[in-house]
Amino acid sequence: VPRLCRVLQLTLAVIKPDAVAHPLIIESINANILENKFLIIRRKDLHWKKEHSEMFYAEHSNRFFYQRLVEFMSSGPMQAYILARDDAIRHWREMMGPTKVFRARHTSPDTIRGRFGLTDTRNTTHGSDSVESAQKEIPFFFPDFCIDRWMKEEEPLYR
Ligand code: RTP
Ligand code: MG
Repeated sequence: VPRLCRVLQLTLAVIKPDAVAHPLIIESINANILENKFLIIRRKDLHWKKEHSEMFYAEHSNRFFYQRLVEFMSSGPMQAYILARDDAIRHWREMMGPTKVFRARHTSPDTIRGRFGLTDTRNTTHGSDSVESAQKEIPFFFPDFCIDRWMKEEEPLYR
């Protein structure tokens, strides 16, 4: 029996300040999102205060890079997206490429981080790494977005 519909999964994608600062990079990432068959469900521009960064990255608070990470994430404007497609979490993580810029450049030069990443912190993008983290991260960025209501009734913004 042929499948009649694809099951959509939601993920949170964030374009970090280093990428937003560069018009050609942000344009290329946007094109990449649409080429990869994602539906853009919500999009928002934001500029974090340091407290937002600290809250979002609380699980990394004892890592050596925590201070520079939270300072960087509140250093300039960012863009956040709720993206949907089948296997959205895995596809967006694959498109981003490895976190570490050295690895990204050498093993995955065609990924977003491989092409545009500057350092392990200034590495262009963030993506939820599991269904559980997507369920926490989407409301953190989009407190008014109701996942259940969207699943039932809403149309995506762009196709
Ligand atoms: P996340 O935890 O945010 O989903 O990111 P991830 O799995 O891709 O990367 P992870 O290694 O868990 O790192 C968490 C965040 O810290 C930044 N980072 N900076 N040496 C450094 O300066 C350094 N190492 C990691 C990463 O860019 C990521 O945002
Ligand atoms: Mg991680």
